[in-house]
Amino acid sequence: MALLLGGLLLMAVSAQAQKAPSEKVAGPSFKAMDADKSGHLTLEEVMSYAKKKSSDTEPFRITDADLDGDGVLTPEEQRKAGINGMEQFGAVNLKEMDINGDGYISREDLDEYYRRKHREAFAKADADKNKALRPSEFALFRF
Ligand SMILES: [Ca+2]
Ligand SMILES: [Ca+2]
Ligand SMILES: [Ca+2]
Repeated sequence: MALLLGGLLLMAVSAQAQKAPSEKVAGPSFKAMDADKSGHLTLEEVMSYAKKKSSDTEPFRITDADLDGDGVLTPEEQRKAGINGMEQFGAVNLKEMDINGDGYISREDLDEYYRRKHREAFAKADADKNKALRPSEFALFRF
C-alpha cells in the first residue's frame, strides 16, 4: 500500500516537473522581438525588447535576495526572494548588475544590465556582422 502511494506520488511529481517548462517561456522568441515583422531583428528592436523584459523584474536590495551572501543570485535564490523575469540569465553576478555599487538593484541598474546582456548576445549571434539577425542567426542568440 505504501509502495503504491509512493508510486502515485512519484507520478504526480514527475507530471508536475514535465509541465513546468512549457508554462514558463523564459527564453526570448524571434516573433516577440521582431516588432515591425520584417523577418530580421535590428539592435533597436532587441533593445526595446530588453527594456520591456527589464520591467518584468522589480528592483530589490541585494541583502534581501542573496541569501548566502556570495554575490551570485542563483535561480533558486531568485525564486525564494520572489524575483521574476531573470530566468533567462541563470545565475546572476550581482556586482555586475549593481552598476553604481550601492547594494540596491534599482530600475536603472536593471535596465542597464538587460541592455548589456542583450547587446552582447546580439553581437555574438550576428555572424555576418550586418547589424541584423536572421532567424538562423537568432538560433545562436544566448545569454
Ligand atoms: Ca547567492
Ligand atoms: Ca545600484
Ligand atoms: Ca546578420
